[in-house]
Amino acid sequence: MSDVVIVGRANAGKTSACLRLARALGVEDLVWMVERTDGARERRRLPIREAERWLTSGEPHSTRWLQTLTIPVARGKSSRTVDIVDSAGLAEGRVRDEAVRRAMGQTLRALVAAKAVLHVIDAADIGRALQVSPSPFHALDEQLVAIGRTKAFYLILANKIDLPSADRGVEWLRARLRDARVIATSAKTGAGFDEVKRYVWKLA
Ligand SMILES: Nc1nc2c(ncn2[C@@H]2O[C@H](COP(=O)(O)OP(=O)(O)OP(=O)(O)O)[C@@H](O)[C@H]2O)c(=O)[nH]1
Ligand SMILES: [Mg+2]
Repeated sequence: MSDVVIVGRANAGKTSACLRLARALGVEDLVWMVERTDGARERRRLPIREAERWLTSGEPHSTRWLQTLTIPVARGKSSRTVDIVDSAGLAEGRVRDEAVRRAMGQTLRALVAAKAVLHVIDAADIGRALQVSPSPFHALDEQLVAIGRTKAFYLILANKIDLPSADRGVEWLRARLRDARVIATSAKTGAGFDEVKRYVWKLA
Protein backbone atom coordinates (compact mmCIF):
# COMPACT_ATOMS: atom_id res chain seq x y z
CA MET A 1 0.00 0.00 0.00
CA SER A 2 1.61 3.31 -0.92
CA ASP A 3 -1.14 5.90 -1.58
CA VAL A 4 -2.25 8.06 1.32
CA VAL A 5 -5.13 10.38 0.48
CA ILE A 6 -5.56 13.53 2.60
CA VAL A 7 -9.18 14.61 2.90
CA GLY A 8 -11.24 17.01 4.95
CA ARG A 9 -13.44 20.07 4.91
CA ALA A 10 -12.26 23.11 2.99
CA ASN A 11 -9.65 25.15 4.86
CA ALA A 12 -8.95 22.48 7.52
CA GLY A 13 -5.24 22.64 6.66
CA LYS A 14 -4.84 19.64 4.30
CA THR A 15 -2.28 21.21 1.99
CA SER A 16 -0.35 22.66 4.93
CA ALA A 17 -0.38 19.22 6.59
CA CYS A 18 0.87 17.64 3.38
CA LEU A 19 3.77 20.09 3.27
CA ARG A 20 4.59 19.50 6.94
CA LEU A 21 4.55 15.77 6.41
CA ALA A 22 6.87 16.07 3.41
CA ARG A 23 9.22 18.17 5.52
CA ALA A 24 9.08 15.63 8.37
CA LEU A 25 9.96 12.89 5.88
CA GLY A 26 13.00 14.92 4.80
CA VAL A 27 11.85 16.29 1.43
CA GLU A 28 12.87 19.86 0.58
CA ASP A 29 12.38 19.98 -3.17
CA LEU A 30 8.84 18.97 -4.03
CA VAL A 31 7.76 17.35 -7.28
CA TRP A 32 3.99 17.35 -7.57
CA MET A 33 1.95 15.36 -10.02
CA VAL A 34 -1.11 17.51 -10.55
CA GLU A 35 -4.21 15.78 -11.87
CA ARG A 36 -6.80 18.24 -13.06
CA THR A 37 -10.53 17.58 -13.09
CA ASP A 38 -10.47 17.42 -16.93
CA GLY A 39 -8.03 14.51 -16.70
CA ALA A 40 -4.93 16.52 -17.74
CA ARG A 41 -1.77 15.76 -15.78
CA GLU A 42 1.14 18.05 -15.11
CA ARG A 43 4.42 17.75 -13.22
CA ARG A 44 5.35 20.71 -11.06
CA ARG A 45 8.55 21.29 -9.16
CA LEU A 46 8.51 23.65 -6.18
CA PRO A 47 10.92 24.20 -3.29
CA ILE A 48 9.08 23.54 -0.03
CA ARG A 49 9.68 27.10 1.22
CA GLU A 50 7.75 28.54 -1.72
CA ALA A 51 5.07 25.85 -1.68
CA GLU A 52 3.30 27.23 1.37
CA ARG A 53 2.96 30.67 -0.19
CA TRP A 54 1.71 29.33 -3.52
CA LEU A 55 -0.45 26.39 -2.45
CA THR A 56 -2.13 27.34 0.83
CA SER A 57 -4.51 30.16 1.59
CA GLY A 58 -6.97 31.41 4.20
CA GLU A 59 -9.65 31.32 1.50
CA PRO A 60 -11.51 27.99 1.29
CA HIS A 61 -11.25 25.88 -1.88
CA SER A 62 -7.74 26.94 -2.76
CA THR A 63 -6.86 23.38 -3.87
CA ARG A 64 -8.94 22.43 -6.91
CA TRP A 65 -7.38 19.19 -8.12
CA LEU A 66 -5.50 16.18 -6.83
CA GLN A 67 -1.83 16.83 -6.23
CA THR A 68 0.44 13.93 -5.41
CA LEU A 69 3.86 13.97 -3.83
CA THR A 70 5.96 10.84 -4.25
CA ILE A 71 8.24 10.68 -1.24
CA PRO A 72 11.25 8.37 -1.02
CA VAL A 73 11.48 6.51 2.26
CA ALA A 74 14.69 4.71 3.23
CA ARG A 75 13.99 1.24 4.60
CA GLY A 76 17.20 -0.50 5.62
CA LYS A 77 19.15 -1.07 2.44
CA SER A 78 16.18 -0.66 0.14
CA SER A 79 14.46 2.58 -0.79
CA ARG A 80 10.68 2.67 -1.14
CA THR A 81 8.21 5.43 -1.85
CA VAL A 82 4.93 6.63 -0.48
CA ASP A 83 2.49 8.76 -2.50
CA ILE A 84 0.77 11.48 -0.51
CA VAL A 85 -2.30 12.78 -2.31
CA ASP A 86 -3.59 16.22 -1.35
CA SER A 87 -7.21 16.76 -2.39
CA ALA A 88 -9.70 19.59 -2.84
CA GLY A 89 -11.62 20.41 0.33
CA LEU A 90 -15.19 19.22 0.77
CA ALA A 91 -18.10 21.44 1.75
CA GLU A 92 -21.70 21.01 2.80
CA GLY A 93 -24.68 22.57 1.10
CA ARG A 94 -24.97 24.03 -2.35
CA VAL A 95 -21.67 24.96 -3.98
CA ARG A 96 -22.17 27.47 -6.78
CA ASP A 97 -18.73 27.35 -8.37
CA GLU A 98 -18.66 24.53 -10.91
CA ALA A 99 -14.88 24.16 -10.75
CA VAL A 100 -15.15 23.56 -7.00
CA ARG A 101 -17.99 21.04 -7.48
CA ARG A 102 -15.91 19.11 -10.00
CA ALA A 103 -12.90 19.17 -7.70
CA MET A 104 -15.02 17.86 -4.83
CA GLY A 105 -16.22 15.03 -7.05
CA GLN A 106 -12.61 14.20 -7.83
CA THR A 107 -11.85 14.12 -4.09
CA LEU A 108 -14.73 11.72 -3.47
CA ARG A 109 -13.50 9.36 -6.21
CA ALA A 110 -10.01 9.38 -4.70
CA LEU A 111 -11.49 8.77 -1.25
CA VAL A 112 -13.54 5.79 -2.41
CA ALA A 113 -10.50 4.23 -4.11
CA ALA A 114 -8.08 4.93 -1.24
CA LYS A 115 -6.87 2.25 1.14
CA ALA A 116 -5.13 4.75 3.40
CA VAL A 117 -6.73 8.02 4.51
CA LEU A 118 -5.56 11.00 6.55
CA HIS A 119 -8.55 13.05 7.65
CA VAL A 120 -7.72 16.63 8.64
CA ILE A 121 -10.14 18.33 11.04
CA ASP A 122 -9.83 21.93 12.25
CA ALA A 123 -9.77 21.36 16.03
CA ALA A 124 -9.86 25.09 16.74
CA ASP A 125 -13.09 25.34 14.78
CA ILE A 126 -14.57 22.51 16.88
CA GLY A 127 -13.43 24.27 20.07
CA ARG A 128 -15.06 27.53 18.96
CA ALA A 129 -18.28 25.76 17.98
CA LEU A 130 -18.41 24.11 21.44
CA GLN A 131 -18.85 27.54 23.00
CA VAL A 132 -22.26 27.85 21.36
CA SER A 133 -23.37 24.28 20.68
CA PRO A 134 -23.06 20.89 22.41
CA SER A 135 -22.79 19.18 19.00
CA PRO A 136 -19.99 20.94 17.17
CA PHE A 137 -19.24 18.20 14.64
CA HIS A 138 -20.06 18.89 11.00
CA ALA A 139 -22.15 16.22 9.27
CA LEU A 140 -19.49 16.03 6.58
CA ASP A 141 -16.77 15.12 9.07
CA GLU A 142 -19.15 12.57 10.56
CA GLN A 143 -19.51 10.95 7.13
CA LEU A 144 -15.77 11.06 6.51
CA VAL A 145 -15.21 9.28 9.83
CA ALA A 146 -17.69 6.57 8.81
CA ILE A 147 -15.88 6.08 5.48
CA GLY A 148 -12.45 6.33 7.10
CA ARG A 149 -13.25 3.51 9.51
CA THR A 150 -13.77 1.16 6.55
CA LYS A 151 -10.20 1.73 5.29
CA ALA A 152 -7.13 -0.37 5.99
CA PHE A 153 -5.42 2.71 7.43
CA TYR A 154 -7.20 5.73 8.88
CA LEU A 155 -5.70 8.56 10.89
CA ILE A 156 -7.38 11.76 12.08
CA LEU A 157 -5.29 14.90 12.35
CA ALA A 158 -6.91 17.27 14.85
CA ASN A 159 -5.20 20.32 13.36
CA LYS A 160 -4.53 23.96 14.28
CA ILE A 161 -3.66 23.13 17.90
CA ASP A 162 -1.56 26.28 18.07
CA LEU A 163 -4.84 28.26 18.17
CA PRO A 164 -6.44 29.08 21.57
CA SER A 165 -9.71 27.13 21.29
CA ALA A 166 -8.14 23.98 19.84
CA ASP A 167 -7.42 22.17 23.16
CA ARG A 168 -11.12 21.79 23.88
CA GLY A 169 -11.68 20.69 20.30
CA VAL A 170 -9.04 17.94 20.55
CA GLU A 171 -10.43 16.77 23.88
CA TRP A 172 -13.95 16.61 22.44
CA LEU A 173 -12.78 14.74 19.31
CA ARG A 174 -10.86 12.18 21.36
CA ALA A 175 -13.86 11.53 23.62
CA ARG A 176 -16.26 11.30 20.69
CA LEU A 177 -14.10 9.16 18.40
CA ARG A 178 -12.71 6.91 21.10
CA ASP A 179 -11.73 3.98 18.90
CA ALA A 180 -10.16 6.11 16.12
CA ARG A 181 -6.55 7.30 16.10
CA VAL A 182 -6.54 11.06 16.66
CA ILE A 183 -3.24 12.96 16.56
CA ALA A 184 -3.17 16.59 17.67
CA THR A 185 -1.24 18.57 15.06
CA SER A 186 -0.29 22.03 14.01
CA ALA A 187 0.69 22.30 10.38
CA LYS A 188 1.81 25.82 11.30
CA THR A 189 4.35 24.87 14.01
CA GLY A 190 4.95 21.23 13.00
CA ALA A 191 3.67 19.84 16.32
CA GLY A 192 2.50 16.24 16.05
CA PHE A 193 4.08 15.53 12.69
CA ASP A 194 6.82 13.26 14.03
CA GLU A 195 4.05 10.92 15.11
CA VAL A 196 2.17 11.27 11.79
CA LYS A 197 5.45 10.55 10.01
CA ARG A 198 5.95 7.30 11.93
CA TYR A 199 2.57 5.99 10.77
CA VAL A 200 3.02 7.08 7.15
CA TRP A 201 6.57 5.73 7.07
CA LYS A 202 5.22 2.25 7.81
CA LEU A 203 2.99 2.43 4.72
CA ALA A 204 5.93 2.75 2.30
N1 LIG B 1 -2.97 28.57 12.95
C1 LIG B 1 -2.93 27.57 12.07
N2 LIG B 1 -3.27 27.80 10.80
C2 LIG B 1 -3.22 26.76 9.93
C3 LIG B 1 -2.81 25.46 10.30
N3 LIG B 1 -2.88 24.65 9.21
C4 LIG B 1 -3.30 25.43 8.20
N4 LIG B 1 -3.51 26.71 8.62
C5 LIG B 1 -4.00 27.86 7.87
O1 LIG B 1 -5.32 27.55 7.45
C6 LIG B 1 -5.55 28.06 6.14
C7 LIG B 1 -5.93 26.92 5.22
O2 LIG B 1 -4.79 26.07 5.06
P1 LIG B 1 -4.66 25.11 3.79
O3 LIG B 1 -3.51 24.21 4.04
O4 LIG B 1 -4.69 25.89 2.53
O5 LIG B 1 -6.03 24.31 3.96
P2 LIG B 1 -6.71 23.26 2.98
O6 LIG B 1 -7.45 22.32 3.83
O7 LIG B 1 -5.70 22.69 2.05
O8 LIG B 1 -7.73 24.21 2.20
P3 LIG B 1 -8.50 23.92 0.79
O9 LIG B 1 -7.52 23.40 -0.19
O10 LIG B 1 -9.01 25.29 0.43
O11 LIG B 1 -9.61 22.96 1.14
C8 LIG B 1 -4.24 28.77 5.72
O12 LIG B 1 -4.38 30.13 6.05
C9 LIG B 1 -3.19 28.11 6.60
O13 LIG B 1 -2.09 28.95 6.86
C10 LIG B 1 -2.43 25.24 11.67
O14 LIG B 1 -2.08 24.15 12.12
N5 LIG B 1 -2.52 26.34 12.50
MG1 LIG C 1 -5.58 22.73 0.01
